[in-house]
Amino acid sequence: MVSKTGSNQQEFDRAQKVLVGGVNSAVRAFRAVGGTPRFIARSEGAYLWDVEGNRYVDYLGSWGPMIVGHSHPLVLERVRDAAGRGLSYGAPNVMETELAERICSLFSHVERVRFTSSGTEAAMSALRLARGFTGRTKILKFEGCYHGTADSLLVKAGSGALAFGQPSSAGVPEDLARHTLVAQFNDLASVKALFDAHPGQIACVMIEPAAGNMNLILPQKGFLEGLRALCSADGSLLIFDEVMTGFRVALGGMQQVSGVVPDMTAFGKVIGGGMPVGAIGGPAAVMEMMAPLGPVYQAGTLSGNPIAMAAGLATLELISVPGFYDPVVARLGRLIAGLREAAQAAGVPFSAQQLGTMAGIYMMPKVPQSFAEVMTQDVERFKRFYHRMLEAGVYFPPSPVEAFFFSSVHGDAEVDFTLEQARIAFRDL
Ligand code: KE4
Repeated sequence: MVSKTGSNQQEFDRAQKVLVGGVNSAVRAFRAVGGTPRFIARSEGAYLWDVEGNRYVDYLGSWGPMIVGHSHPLVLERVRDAAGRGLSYGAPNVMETELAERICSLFSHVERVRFTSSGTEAAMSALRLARGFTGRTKILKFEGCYHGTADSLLVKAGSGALAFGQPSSAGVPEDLARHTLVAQFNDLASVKALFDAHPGQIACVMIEPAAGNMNLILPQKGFLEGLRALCSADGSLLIFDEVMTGFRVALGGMQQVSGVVPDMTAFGKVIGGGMPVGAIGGPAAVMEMMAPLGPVYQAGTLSGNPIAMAAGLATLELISVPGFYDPVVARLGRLIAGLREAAQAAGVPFSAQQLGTMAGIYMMPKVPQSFAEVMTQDVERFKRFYHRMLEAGVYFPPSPVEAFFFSSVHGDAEVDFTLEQARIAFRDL
């Protein structure tokens, strides 16, 4: 049982005495928006409740996983059922096979899967696999893209690393960081220049095919296709990090939306339904370089954990129902249009866009197309908007460089409430 709690501030003061920054993931500490993080007591449907009993319409969705909302009855039922058969075996169980079969059926290039316990592990393992498969050392990523916290990837990264002004983390040896080449999202010339400078040396290009960690930035027409061609020509592996976009932008992720097929994909978030899961997927020829079949080592005590598999399977079952996405996307579209109208009525320079069931809001007149552009938004105005909405009971991700997330249980009532509060929040912003 949770011990008796105090106010959010009291719990934050207490937490900071034993947890670094009072949190277990940096971006939760509200450093990008200021103020006191909300300590969540429970969640259900489209809502969170903090320890003071305040209710919020939740657009964080645990940073993406909660696409069918919190505490979905079917997900809880399957988790309870699995828990009754044991919490962890450290040995194969059939649900791992079932979830891997689902993923293989949805992603044409995926013939083999390896589950991990986080998106970080998935991206890190995909990177090691690419280096092991190609025998090459260099990797290429994009400024503002975030792939979790593996050393080689914490170079000009997005998400909290960007929000806190440390896109290239301390503690990553220069000897390692120099093998991470950095290009600009939507700038194919910056990618080609690096391939020209390092021919036959780049093991992989890792990208969020739609960026969600420098806020939502969509790939311009031809950009992903261009990456595909450059990688194929150079023998470099194209890795889509779909930890966030997978199952969010469509059931088949950005590869379904764009038609561009990568050589490997990193998954996470939605496939765990709120439980700790990541995964790598790719062709057998590449994946079978991984232990126990090949020389690239990879392992994890809780990888394929039965409770996590049960939550993931239940979530995928729910989102695979024909017609699941259309109403969710349409309702999110109404929210986006309403936010634009509210800002315009208040004369606030604002823009917003959606991609499937995820979206971005920007305190700038035009939707940004690049890292450089998104960094010109009015952060102080975002902070004011953020806290006005939070006080009004609407919980967006606590950062101007994060996408936000909708769910199948955000109904018209939640959209109407959010728009009502936004009309007030935009006034004299
Ligand atoms: P995790 O290790 O946090 O499960 O996944 C890392 C990761 C990898 N790739 C992409 C595209 C991601 O978005 C993420 C994690 N996303 C952040 C939110 N922008 C997680 C939130 C947090 O760090 O607490």
